[in-house]
Amino acid sequence: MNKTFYITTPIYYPSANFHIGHCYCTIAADAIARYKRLDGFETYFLTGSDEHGQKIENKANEAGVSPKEYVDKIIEDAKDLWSSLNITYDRFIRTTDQDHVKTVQKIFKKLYDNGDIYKGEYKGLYCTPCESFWTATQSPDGLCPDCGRPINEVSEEAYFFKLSKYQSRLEEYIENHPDFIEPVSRKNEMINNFLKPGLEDLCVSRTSFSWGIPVDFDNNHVVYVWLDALSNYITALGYETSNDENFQKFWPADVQLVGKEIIRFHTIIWPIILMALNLPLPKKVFGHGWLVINGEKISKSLGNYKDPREYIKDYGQDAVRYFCLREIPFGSDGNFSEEALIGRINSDLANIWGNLVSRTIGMINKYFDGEIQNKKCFEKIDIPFIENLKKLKKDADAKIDELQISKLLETIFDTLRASNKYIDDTTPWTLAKDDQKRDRLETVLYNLLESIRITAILLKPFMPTSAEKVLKNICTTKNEFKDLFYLENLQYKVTNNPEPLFERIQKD
Ligand code: ME8
Repeated sequence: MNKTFYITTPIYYPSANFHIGHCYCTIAADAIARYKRLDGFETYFLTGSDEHGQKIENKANEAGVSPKEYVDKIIEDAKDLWSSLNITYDRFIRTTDQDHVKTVQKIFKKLYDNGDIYKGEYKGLYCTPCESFWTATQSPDGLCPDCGRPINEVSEEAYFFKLSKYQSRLEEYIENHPDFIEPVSRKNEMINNFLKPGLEDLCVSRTSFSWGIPVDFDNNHVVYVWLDALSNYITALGYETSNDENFQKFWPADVQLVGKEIIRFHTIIWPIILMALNLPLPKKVFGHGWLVINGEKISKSLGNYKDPREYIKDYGQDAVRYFCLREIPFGSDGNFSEEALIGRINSDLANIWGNLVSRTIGMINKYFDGEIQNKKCFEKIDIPFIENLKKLKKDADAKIDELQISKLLETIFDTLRASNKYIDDTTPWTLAKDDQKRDRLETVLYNLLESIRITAILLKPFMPTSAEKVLKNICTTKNEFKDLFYLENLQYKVTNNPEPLFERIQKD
């Protein structure tokens, strides 16, 4: 059987156009999916939109259109954004998709028939913008603990999901599966802040608004958004349909990426839904940090951001991808600023990567008319250089599995930096002056091309367009993950007029 890999992002609310925070998580998922795909895994990458709920209904009313018309426009924009970032999802699920709607109804009924969902009366505090219920203990000041806005007291007939029944099973599961919630700090937060105080049953239907999936056996009710939203990860694969091949193949998910503010939904409610459905739990839920601007989270409600396409237009798709992946250790918060973005482009992409490629190709053209092979005239300095190239793939595999994307890129850029240093140490321009040193000169340049080839293959998942450009410039057919080791006997013929990989950007 093929190795498989299933990765998901949250499905985002289309209450406004998606911003750079949404790009952040989606670029990370795309990079990991591409890595696994190139590494021979049969991969499924799911993203999408969470379209129901009162907030969207209100937004559509304000705009004077139907909720579906309202979200359709935003989804068109989102798909355009994902294509401008070269995102390779396998499915963009919308919670208004008919297959999702039908399966959510089946799931609701199944949970009801099994006695895990029951009808009751909901009295409590509700934050409309966040679509979250809170207890008086969680909100002693009457303000939403997440967004700080006032929350309202509501009371209505509602269905409830028996979270409490599964509490000890979930605690045991988390205890026995140390990789299930990451980073570890988030795991401790879940245990101490949510599980230890005890779980209250969760309201899973509403009667006070109508923009949702109808409970098909009780038409006054629509499914309350989190049950609807979380189910997307299995409905997208055809769970409970006659076409469930993907579900059989890909569930349980290998990695579910979510922002840290929704990790509690994904590590408490979601696993309990799965337990109640008698399904295996995802192997890992990873809570990543936030992009902040001037100390504040970039968010739709604050509106503190530009259209991400402006950054792409000004700096290029791969530079934006690289910045998001490299600048902030995945899991921590980090500042998003154009200044830092320009800094990364100049220091890493232009000075280190671009420079290495253009210097090396320039010298091969100058000294060997563009054509070289390995003359194997090695010296001591080559040993650590080649050893490092040999172990790069193994290092990268380990880091991708730990979701240490920034560290992985750091390792690759360390290799590129070391290659620039190798040029300075071996001084090919001096070797070129001595006819006796032709073989040594050719070997040095061969080693450099091997470094350029191997790093470019490894950079494909992160900066696909630029990596392909480099591989085209060095005209190699050994450009796949299976070719990721130092090859001894390639015949290289490089292009004689490479366009620069990245231009340095002048700050005004
Ligand atoms: O929560 N920095 O949707 P949402 C980094 N529909 N990531 C950010 C970010 C920021 N400033 N802002 C948003 C929802 N994100 C629900 C999810 S899942 C079944 C339902 C990313 O539109 C991050 O991944 O509020 C966060 O968790 C997600 O967008 C929230 O998107």
